[in-house]
Amino acid sequence: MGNIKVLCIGDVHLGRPSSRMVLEAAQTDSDFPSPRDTLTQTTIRAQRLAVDVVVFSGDVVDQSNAHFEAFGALSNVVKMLAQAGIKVYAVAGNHDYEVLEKLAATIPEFRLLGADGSWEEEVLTLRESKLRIQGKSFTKRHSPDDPVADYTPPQDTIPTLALLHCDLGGDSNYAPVSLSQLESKAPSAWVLGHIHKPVLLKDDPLIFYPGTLHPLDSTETGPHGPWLLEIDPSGKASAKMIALAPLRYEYLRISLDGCDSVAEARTRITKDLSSWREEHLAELEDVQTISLRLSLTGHTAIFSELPLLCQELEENSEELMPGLQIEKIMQNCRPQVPLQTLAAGQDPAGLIARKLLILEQRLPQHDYTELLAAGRRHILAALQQADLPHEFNSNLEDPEVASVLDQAAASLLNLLLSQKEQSA
Ligand SMILES: [Mn+2]
Repeated sequence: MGNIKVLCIGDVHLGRPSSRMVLEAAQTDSDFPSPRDTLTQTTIRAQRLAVDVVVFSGDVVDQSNAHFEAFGALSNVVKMLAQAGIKVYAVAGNHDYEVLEKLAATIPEFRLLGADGSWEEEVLTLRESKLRIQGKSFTKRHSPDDPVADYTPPQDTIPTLALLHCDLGGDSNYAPVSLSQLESKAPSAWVLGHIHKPVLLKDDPLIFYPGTLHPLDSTETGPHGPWLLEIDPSGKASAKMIALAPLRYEYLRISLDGCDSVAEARTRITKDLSSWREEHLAELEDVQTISLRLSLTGHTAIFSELPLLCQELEENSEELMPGLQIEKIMQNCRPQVPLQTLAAGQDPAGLIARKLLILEQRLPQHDYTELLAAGRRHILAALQQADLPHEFNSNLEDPEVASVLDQAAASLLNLLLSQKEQSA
C-alpha cells in the first residue's frame, strides 16, 4: 500500500503582482514571474508527482476585483487536475471569502469547505485507502473568534487533514489560534493559511503554514512553493516544501571591511555571492529570478568610490550570478577615517558625520529622538505622496526609520568625500 499524497498550497493572492520593492509597490515589473506562473508550475508538478488531492488554505485570490484573472487561472488549474483524476479542496481566507464562493459555484470540481463559517468535512475514497478533509472558511473580512473552539478532531482511524485560514498567537482579527490548542485537538495534519512565511510548526502532530506559494514582496525572502504532504499506511503524516517558485527574494549582507581597492571589493562581492549560491543550490533549481537587496558594510578605504561600484554591480548583475537582479544596494559602509575625526570638521561632511554618530550611538538621547522624529515625518510624507496601500506606512518602527536615515546620510557622505577628493 502506497502513501497518500496531497499537494498543499498556501496563500496565492492571484491578481497581486510581486513587487520589486516595498516602496515601489505600485510600480511593478511585468517581466517578473507572477503568482499565476507559479500556480501553473504547481499544477504540472501535481500531475507529475501523481498526487491524490490538491488543497488550498485560503487567500487564493487577492481581492474580488481580481475575479476575472482568478477565474481564468483557477478554472484552468482545476480542469487540468480533474482530467488527471486529482481532486481540489479549499477554504476561504480574509481576502477571498466572497470571490471563492462565487468561483466554487461556477467551477464544480472546486470544492470549498465550510463556506457558511462552520466546520465541514468530506471523506474521499482513494485507490487503497480513505482520506478525510475538513475545513472552515472565512465569511467576512474580520473574524476575531477562535476558529478551533468548535472543532472536534476525528474519532476514528481515517487519515484526516484540516484546512484553516488563521492567525497564530495572540490577539487578532484574523481567526486567532494558539499552537497548544492546535496540538491538543490534532487531526493527522493541520494545513494552515494566512501567514506568508513558510513554517513547519510541529512534526508530530503535523502542523504547518505552506506560506505564500509565490513570494509577493522583498520581505518574503527564501524558498517558496507548494508542500508535498504524505501519509504512510500507518497513518503518520509528514510534509516538505517543493521550492518551485521561479522568483526568489533575498537579502544579503557583504562586508567590505579592509578592502583597499575597488578590484578587491569586486572580488569579495563575487566570492560571497557564489558561496551563497553553492550553499543554496538545491533550492535554486527552479528559480529563474533572484531579486536581491544587498547591504554593504564595513570600514573601507574605497568609501568614496562606492557609488560607482554600486552602479556597476546593478548594471552587471547577471554576470555575478545567473538570474540575479539587484533590486537595491544599501550602502552601510563607513570611511576608514573615523567618523569622530570627520565630525570635528565644520564642513558639510562634518555635519553629516555628526548625524551618523548620533544614529550609531543613539546619543545624546534628545538629539537621537529628534532626528528619528524628523526622519519619520519625511518618510511618511513621501509614502503619502506615493499613494501606497495603508499597510505599507502604518508600521514604521524606530529601527526602520534609523536605517533609512543611516543609508541616506552614508550616501551623502560618500558624495561629499568624493567631491572633496576630486577637488583636492
Ligand atoms: Mn489572510
